[in-house]
Amino acid sequence: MTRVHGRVQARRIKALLLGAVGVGLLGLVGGLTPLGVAQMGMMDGEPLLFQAVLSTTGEVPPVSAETPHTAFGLAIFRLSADGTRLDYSIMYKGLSGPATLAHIHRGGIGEAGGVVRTLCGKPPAPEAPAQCPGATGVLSGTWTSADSQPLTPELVEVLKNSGLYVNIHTELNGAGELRGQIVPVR
Ligand SMILES: [Cu+2]
Repeated sequence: MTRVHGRVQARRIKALLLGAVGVGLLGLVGGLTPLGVAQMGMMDGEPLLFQAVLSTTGEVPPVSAETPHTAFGLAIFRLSADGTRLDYSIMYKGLSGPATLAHIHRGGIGEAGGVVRTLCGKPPAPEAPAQCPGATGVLSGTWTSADSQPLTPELVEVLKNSGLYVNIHTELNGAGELRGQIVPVR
């Protein structure tokens, strides 16, 4: 009887100890809020994904009448949690001729805006190839806050508000043959 009673007591003590550890952990988590969690959120927020569907029909100004409209493309972007890196992979196919230039421009749908980042072509940016892949190709790279054309906090805000677009230029369409608005992946 005494031994059994002893075992039951030991179990109770163990349960009490576990309970105390649990309360202690809760206290620790509780101690992190709200400031601790807010700080963690800033450092360890989730990366954001963006995408762009590239077509010949969205160009401003419109593509020239001789454009075959065979080109299309798809782009995916990943913004780092701290907002200092934008990884991109852009595939495109069927341009009227080799891509002469590709850029990220600033502007909304229906707007023609300035270049904020060179993706390929001349004049070469240190972070981008001077030669574009061709009439069909893939452009992959990273746009960072340390680039010669930096990804600034302001441009990150513009990006989050769908205010940037990919534009791929050809000889036939010097102002751009293939365009797609960069929008958040929902
Ligand atoms: Cu451009």
